[in-house]
Amino acid sequence: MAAADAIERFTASAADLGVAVAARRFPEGTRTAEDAAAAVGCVVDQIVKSLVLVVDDRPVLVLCSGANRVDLAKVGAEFDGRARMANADEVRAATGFAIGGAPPFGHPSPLPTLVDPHLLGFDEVWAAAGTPDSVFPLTPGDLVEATAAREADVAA
Ligand code: 5CA
Repeated sequence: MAAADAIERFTASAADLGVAVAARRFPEGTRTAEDAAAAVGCVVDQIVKSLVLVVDDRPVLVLCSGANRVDLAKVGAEFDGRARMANADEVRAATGFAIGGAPPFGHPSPLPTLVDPHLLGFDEVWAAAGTPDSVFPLTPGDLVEATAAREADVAA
């Protein structure tokens, strides 16, 4: 699928959730949080990493600040199970998008979601818009509302 199609697909799913997505594409890439922050010109803390983990056999989503790393044991404890990072196939199955471009919502079915409190202190944060070269800005409030995320300290 062409990159523009993935962005359009995400933008349409987000609109269904009431979120207007103004995706920006960067030829230099936004595959990692550091890349995305450099492209946007914000601090890495404001980049939303949309990380799929598998707890026992269930996919879950952790929205983690680019400044932090996720502690698998803490995520497991939040869901009363054992957590591991999803593999590439599991990320695509759970989100409909590829690693590096997986957006925080607009998935085939909503994932149980945790949000890193560090993201909530900013006026604006940036998340992937469906491809490894696109991001979009949103408020932390919209991020939490669209994902029904639960705040949890899951940083290592
Ligand atoms: N577009 C950027 C910033 S929004 C982005 O998506 N960053 S991310 O952190 O949310 O997504 C990349 C994450 O995918 C990495 O942190 C890592 O946890 C995971 N990842 C990267 N490569 C692999 C891989 N081969 N297998 C499993 N997970 C991977």
